[in-house]
Amino acid sequence: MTSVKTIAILFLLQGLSALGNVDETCEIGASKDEKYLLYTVNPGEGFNLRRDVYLRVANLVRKLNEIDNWVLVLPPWGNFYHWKNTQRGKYFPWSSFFDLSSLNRWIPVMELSDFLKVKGGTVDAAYILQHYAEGWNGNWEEKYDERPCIEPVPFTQEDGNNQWVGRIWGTQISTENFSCMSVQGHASTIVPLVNKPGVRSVLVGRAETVLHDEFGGKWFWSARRSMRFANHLQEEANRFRKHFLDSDDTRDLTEKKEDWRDSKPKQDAARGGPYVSVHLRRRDFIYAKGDEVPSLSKAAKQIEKLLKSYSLTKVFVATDASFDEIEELKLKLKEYEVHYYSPSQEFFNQWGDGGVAIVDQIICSYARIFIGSYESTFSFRIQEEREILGFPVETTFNRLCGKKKKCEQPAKWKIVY
Ligand SMILES: Nc1nc2c(ncn2[C@@H]2O[C@H](COP(=O)(O)OP(=O)(O)O)[C@@H](O)[C@H]2O)c(=O)[nH]1
Ligand SMILES: [Mg+2]
Repeated sequence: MTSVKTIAILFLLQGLSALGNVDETCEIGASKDEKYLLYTVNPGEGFNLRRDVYLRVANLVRKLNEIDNWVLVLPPWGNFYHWKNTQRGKYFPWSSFFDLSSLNRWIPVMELSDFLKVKGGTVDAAYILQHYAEGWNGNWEEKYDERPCIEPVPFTQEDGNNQWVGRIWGTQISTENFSCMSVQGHASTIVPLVNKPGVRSVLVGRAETVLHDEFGGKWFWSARRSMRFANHLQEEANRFRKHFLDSDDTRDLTEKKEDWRDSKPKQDAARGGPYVSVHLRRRDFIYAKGDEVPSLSKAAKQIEKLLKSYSLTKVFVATDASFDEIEELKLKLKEYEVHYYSPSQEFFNQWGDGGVAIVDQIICSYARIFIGSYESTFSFRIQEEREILGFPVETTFNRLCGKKKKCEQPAKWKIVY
């Protein structure tokens, strides 16, 4: 009896492995047995918080891939409140700003346009995440539940039709399975929501609702390190550094390995170019952050102090200030060389406000000393970049002080490998 059973099992196993082989040969050149995760972020959020949400979702995909074969579909960038000079309705693929092969070394990713080509605009399920209407009542537990939608959602259902249709990224996305999900927890809290039998493509809306699995930990930094900028932007920034700021990777001790996974500079080894870099956030911050934002005179004084203490004469200013404000600041620093990046028409037509913002961020990242703006995610992304390059923390985690007497400096989020 036992031997019959054993033989049966052996046959079964052989059958399975034969099937496995058939599967493998089928896979060559054809579409793999992949599942797709799409996500959106609150349309009111800026470029740099969205970059942070990518890290949360990337690590959700890392977790999903412990169970199955998930690919993250990258939502194109566009329609931002701050991108005043970029045509509304124009969307940029990720390759405009980031290096896709670097991203792919952490998790499998693909552009939305490629997903649409293969799969069309239909997903098996779409969920819009939201918090619990009643709050968390001091009782923190990780959970999610289907609930009535709290805010207007981008999906509508036509009468007599079980299809939900949404317009996202200027594209029509439809699904038969739509709901709002109240969630409290981390990215991996929603693994069971996404990874359901028979569901091969899922859109998770308002992904900023979930927290990082481990903010500032190893996975966080791996995902962050995989977010290398696109070569054309890195090169544009390098040309500017060389031409105006006497800065290049050899002299600055900021050389990186081709593959970010091999690139682990010694802490404090980066020297940086001979200039002070400043991220001076203006516009909506003047109202939103009040006394934490300095006047131009006060900003100029703080910049001058850094120039003196580092014995430097050049300053690079990244800012969303108006032209008049930049001129005013230059006047206040007239004993120094003040530089800011102004793109050619050709560059701007191709890469828009997003491209300019990243070139600004890269140039700030390579300075001997950086000072940013209070609680600006734009400044935070520069700080992370400097951690990746291996700068001493005291040259990175600095902020401009406003009118307030107490001026707390930014938390030092050191890189972890
Ligand atoms: N080019 C450039 N754009 C900036 C600068 N500061 C702010 N911006 C623009 O304003 C937006 C600010 O929004 P966000 O990314 O959310 O950063 P935050 O609001 O400072 O936390 C950026 O995405 C840019 O479009 C800057 O120094 N240079
Ligand atoms: Mg913002």
